[in-house]
Amino acid sequence: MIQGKNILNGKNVTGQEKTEDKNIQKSSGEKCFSGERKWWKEAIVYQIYPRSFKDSNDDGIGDLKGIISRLDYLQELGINVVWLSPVYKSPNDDNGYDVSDYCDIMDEFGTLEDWEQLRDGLHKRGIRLIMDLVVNHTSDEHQWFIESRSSVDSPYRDYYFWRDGKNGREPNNWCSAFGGSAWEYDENTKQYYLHIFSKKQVDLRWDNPKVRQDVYKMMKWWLDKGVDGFRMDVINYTSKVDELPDVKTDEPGYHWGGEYFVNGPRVHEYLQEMNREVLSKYDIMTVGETPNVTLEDAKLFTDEDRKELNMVFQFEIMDLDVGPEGKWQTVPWTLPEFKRIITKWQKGLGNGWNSIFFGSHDAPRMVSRFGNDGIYRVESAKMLATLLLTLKGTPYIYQGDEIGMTNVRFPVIDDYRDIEILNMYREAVYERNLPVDQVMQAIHLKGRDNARTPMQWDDSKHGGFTKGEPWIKVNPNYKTINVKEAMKDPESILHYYKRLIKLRKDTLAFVYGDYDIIDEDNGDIFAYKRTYGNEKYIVVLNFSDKNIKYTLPEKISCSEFVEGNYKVDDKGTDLLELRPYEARIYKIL
Ligand code: TEU
Ligand code: CA
Repeated sequence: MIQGKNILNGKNVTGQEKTEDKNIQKSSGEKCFSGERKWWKEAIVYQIYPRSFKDSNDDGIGDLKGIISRLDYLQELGINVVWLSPVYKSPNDDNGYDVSDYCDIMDEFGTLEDWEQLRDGLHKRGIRLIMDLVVNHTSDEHQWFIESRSSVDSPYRDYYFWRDGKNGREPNNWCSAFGGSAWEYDENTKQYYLHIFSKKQVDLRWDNPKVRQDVYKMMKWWLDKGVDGFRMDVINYTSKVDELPDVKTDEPGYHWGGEYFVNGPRVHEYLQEMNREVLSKYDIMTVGETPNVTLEDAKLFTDEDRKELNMVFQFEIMDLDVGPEGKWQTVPWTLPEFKRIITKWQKGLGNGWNSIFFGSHDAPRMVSRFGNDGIYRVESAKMLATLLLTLKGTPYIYQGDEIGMTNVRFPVIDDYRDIEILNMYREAVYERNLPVDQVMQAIHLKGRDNARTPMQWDDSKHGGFTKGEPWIKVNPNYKTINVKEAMKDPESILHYYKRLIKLRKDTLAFVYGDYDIIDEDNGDIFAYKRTYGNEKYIVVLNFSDKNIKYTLPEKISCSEFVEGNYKVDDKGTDLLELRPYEARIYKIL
């Protein structure tokens, strides 16, 4: 924990300090903020996918020393928390989300000493570090699984789900998220083991208290090394219905068994136990990655009185363009649908807290998916950044989005690395005989490698990421889209992010203020208010490539233009002439 200077609000604060906001006079009906300020509510998080961030030893793979070489860049950006995707020992079947030793560093990424240097380098710059906790499953190369599979009598047998086959088939009809059955047969002990993800990612049986105690012990080991919290991988999948029943269906084949493990029967019991035994003993931040979570579930996970997690990642925006056949089927979305989801979560979490994100290592690049990565790449990337950094909740910036990195369109499957992409391609082309160009188009739109091409630092070979051969090719647009170019251009997306981050840090209304949508049914404009005591801001975003004349229902003639992605010269009038993807922030006087 960082004692003394609180990195988030510049005052000397230790722990949580009750803050009566002196600026807000009590008056009839005006909201007065008198809650506790929390550093994790005021955090601005930057996600690093270490394999693709910066390579220091030219083996073509990003590493901890590479990140250390870029700490000043992160400090100048202004972010105050780093979420580091997994760096633990791993065979990299799923790029580190398959952990073989939770208490050591992956060979390709460096050593524990390198990690300690990274931690100290971040803390010295007033940046907290949260680690990625991947405990729904371990690698099949983890010692626990090696023991477990060695014998049916192993003391670790019950750390995982082992079952006999049924009539020569798998124990049930569940499929893996990465294709095929969710069961793998083990010749040695003649039983199947469960893997919701790849067959090298073996699901832990959280019903076993020994599993939970070993996880809590490992968490404390990291927290005692100064980690400031955790992002918890698919943490809402950890409680399975122990009978592991078939999905009830007449359809043959494999079916996703999510109804038997998403937000499972004991998940809240487990998290309240984890909070009691571990989380509550430290000044830390926790965010659960909870695919398929509903608003009602999220209220249970994040209600402060329930003492589970601080916040969760919900995927309703990420799933907005997903068709009935799943993520590879892309369907059109409308801005009113997008706004209804945002508004539902902004208004509906009650005593909980939102995370805000539009990209990650699992998603297409946000400017390609929700903006325009062609002629309006810069304007739309800035517009999306304005949304990301003025909503109520903790914002998460994914590496490279701050310079408007885009999706990549590798011509052949051999250029791709992600197990999810490769398994889907094999199943689609070789088992279902789908046309290659149709499958490649789906990968171009939704493949996770869109976000995993190396960070583009400059216009030198491989974008300055490595002097070796990169583990995955750099997006060919690195010659014009890179940090060095962006640093030189005061109108770049990068400098706009810096200004917005500073504005958010200086304006508690964007952190704690009430959110109210304006003109929700408008098909092109996303406008909303943020109100914090007597401070009121209005954000207006043109989500279209059209010039739009727009009069806000709220009079803004008496307002101050605060920030935007175009030069504004129609100040003070209520009729706004918005240009393509224009974003404006007004302070109502
Ligand atoms: O993701 C969980 C998850 O649901 C995603 O894998 C999602 O199904 C997929 O990315 C949609 O395209 C977490 C990690 O973020 C992801 O990188 C891992 O692959 C997964 O868990 C297994 O650990
Ligand atoms: Ca390296």
